[in-house]
Amino acid sequence: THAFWDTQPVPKIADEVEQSGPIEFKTLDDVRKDPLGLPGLFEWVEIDVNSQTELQDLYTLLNENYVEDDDNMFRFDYSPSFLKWALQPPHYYKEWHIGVRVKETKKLVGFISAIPADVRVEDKVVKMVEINFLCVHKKLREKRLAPVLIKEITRRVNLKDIWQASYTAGVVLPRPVAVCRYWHRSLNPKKLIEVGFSSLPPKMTMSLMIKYYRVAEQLKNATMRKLEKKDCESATALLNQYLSKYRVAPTFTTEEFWHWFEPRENVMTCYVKVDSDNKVTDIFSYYNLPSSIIGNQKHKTLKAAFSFYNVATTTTIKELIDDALLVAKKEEFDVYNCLDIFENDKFFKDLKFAVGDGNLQYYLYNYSTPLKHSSEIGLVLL
Ligand code: MYA
Ligand code: JJ1
Repeated sequence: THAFWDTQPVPKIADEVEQSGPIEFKTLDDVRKDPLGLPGLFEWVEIDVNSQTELQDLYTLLNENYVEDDDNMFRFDYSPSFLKWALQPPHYYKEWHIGVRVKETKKLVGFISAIPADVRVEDKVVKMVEINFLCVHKKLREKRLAPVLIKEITRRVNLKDIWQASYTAGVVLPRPVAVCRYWHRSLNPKKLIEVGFSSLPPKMTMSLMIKYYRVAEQLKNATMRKLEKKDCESATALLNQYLSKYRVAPTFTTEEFWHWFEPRENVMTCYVKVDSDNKVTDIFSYYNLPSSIIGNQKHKTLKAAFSFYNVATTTTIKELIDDALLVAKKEEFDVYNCLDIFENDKFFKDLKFAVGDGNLQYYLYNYSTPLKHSSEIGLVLL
């Protein structure tokens, strides 16, 4: 049983969902106007990510306390510039960057965020938020602080007349919309083995391994180049058209598209191919999310690229991602990570991906819809 989740508008694990739609209907009159109560030692704060010191506080909380793999060998290390980007898309609210500080010392010990997004579920576009970066300091775990953070962000989102959310997590809660897997493409096999991210299979030697994972030197799509502002209208149309194939997928305005895809050093890489009329025909993109390597003397950071949104129309998805691997290798990534959403399973085998040991569960808050296969998901959260 789930003392908290059983009180929330989400399907029970055993529910057989038939219809798509909201679970409960509320109005602004039903929403508390004052913040939830916190244990006396703590206070609510808004984290201003435009302030270098507050952004640094958030960075440190997450760097020391955010998501780890099952064996506690790696911990996500979102950079300050990544966090600023992730939290400030068009029409963001600073009230949705919620921190909890210790009153006496002002130490930041908790965080949760929401950003606005339009997500289509089956045939309906739903005005939602995406929830991310829920974190409670390791020393304050299992004291039921997470439900307070979740209820407070729900209240602040409801105050803007929004009643649905999407989120992902490594853990199973009531009730996943889809269960997805991570796949990994080694780019720096020697380092991955040294840090325990992968192991040398029996009868494999290091030099054979290095040769096996060598990437091409020339792009398959020779004209691919970085996304530029002038590509936006066309690229947005191409992406929205492509996303219409999936049962759960966002829709992007041109403004949102530019925010999420504009190339940003050490944050976002996006390449496009255009035709003779300068219409974008193909896109690949990935974000830069390193992990701290816990307790390794030689290597402190694992550089990982995470596949974002890709569209292939004049090439195959396989050749497109092969080009992404080449660019990621040039940018000195150690590994390229990818979920089994979209049509991604089409290229895993040919491009030498191996399945990971981590799952990613997709969730909707206050919206029920039948369980989806991972390949029906067209949404990527950071
Ligand atoms: S997923 C990333 C989450 N962060 C981490 O994994 C970082 C490392 N871990 C921690 O910081 C803590 O362990 C956290 C839990 C904070 C995760 N999502 O306070 P507790 C439930 C939702 O005693 P703690 C992301 O960011 C758990 O089942 N619920 O536990 C998306 C139990 O409830 P119940 C979770 O370990 C977040 C209760 O919390 C999660 O100290 C989406 C225990 O609380 C989880 N990842 O803290 C949030 N983990 O008894 C939901 C545990 O019922 C958003 N729990 O089983 C919902 C939509 C809101 C907006 C709606 C708007 C309309
Ligand atoms: O990265 C992950 N697993 C790796 C490392 C495993 C280390 C030991 N536990 C892995 N490696 C083996 C594959 C290898 C790849 C190169 C070639 C040879 C084979 O499996 C996993 C994903 O698989 N990552 C995590 O578990 C991190 C947490 C994932 C949940 C994220 C939740 C975020 C929520 C935000 O909204």
